[in-house]
Amino acid sequence: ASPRPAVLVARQAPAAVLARLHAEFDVDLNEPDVVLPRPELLQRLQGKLACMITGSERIDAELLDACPELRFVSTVSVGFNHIDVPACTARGVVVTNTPDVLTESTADFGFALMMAAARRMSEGERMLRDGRWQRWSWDLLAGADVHGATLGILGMGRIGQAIARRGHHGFGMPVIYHNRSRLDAATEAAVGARYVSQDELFAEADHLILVLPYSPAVHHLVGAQQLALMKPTATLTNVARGGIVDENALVAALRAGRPGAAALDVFEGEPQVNPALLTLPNTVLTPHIASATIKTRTAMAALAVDNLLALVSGRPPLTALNPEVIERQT
Ligand code: 8YV
Repeated sequence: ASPRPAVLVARQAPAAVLARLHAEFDVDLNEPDVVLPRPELLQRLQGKLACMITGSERIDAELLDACPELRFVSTVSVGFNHIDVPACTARGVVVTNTPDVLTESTADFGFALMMAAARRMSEGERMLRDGRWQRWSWDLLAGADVHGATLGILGMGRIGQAIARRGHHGFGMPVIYHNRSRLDAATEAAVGARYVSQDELFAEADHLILVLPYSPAVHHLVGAQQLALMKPTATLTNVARGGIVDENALVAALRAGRPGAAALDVFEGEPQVNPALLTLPNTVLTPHIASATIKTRTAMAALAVDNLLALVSGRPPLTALNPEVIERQT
């Protein structure tokens, strides 16, 4: 019998989900909570047909050339900026991601972060925990309303639309958005969103949420110029990727009071966080957990496994980023 294909599972996933991988693959499972340093990642990938990774593992041409047996890359994330997909395609490596299953949880969290920034929840909690709460006063931590305010969304994909629906249907918010391409009229009506230019979006939004995919083309898209367009009462929320925002420009803008507050789940150098962000009172900061519910993380891992099981049995994967690789082979 031919030996079973080998897979490297770079980060832990629920045991019940991984059990289905064990049925088809020889599984090399990394220790819990260890991000493999690059040389070790390359070494552990030797002889592997497949790998299951997260945003912490970078797959580029150099790695692919050093691991010629690698054929399938399954990332437990919707974002794929850590993977050089064209390099994979050129070498016949199939790449899959985990869209859809995390849309609603990520939208919930983006909306919650935005509300926390608008209503100054983190500031209030820090004050209370530090013993600095002395008395009620009419303007104690008075913030900006969310209901009825204008919600701005940059990037109107699945998650952007889910956030728009929350604002439109749940909070009576006029919703404006900017995106590479405009939605069709029926979708715009369903999510209650109006298309505007990028400058109008920054100038008119009371609460602006970034949910666009990262690519070098959008590196530091949000810089001093855009931030200066924002209202002093506005909030900026990022649940996309840290590199979209010029963090130094954001720190300067927050110090100058425009926008009024920022809520960030993603950072340029995460897990390192710009120390200036930590000292500003008007920031809400969370450690890249927008998709982190037990149900969603389990569904993400299950989809990543399903993709690998499909690939190894010659069936089309559910969510391939470069399906042309498979079409070419059949
Ligand atoms: C992941 C994410 O937790 O899906 C994404 O793109 O950013 C998060 O849901 C992270 O990338 C780990 O893979």
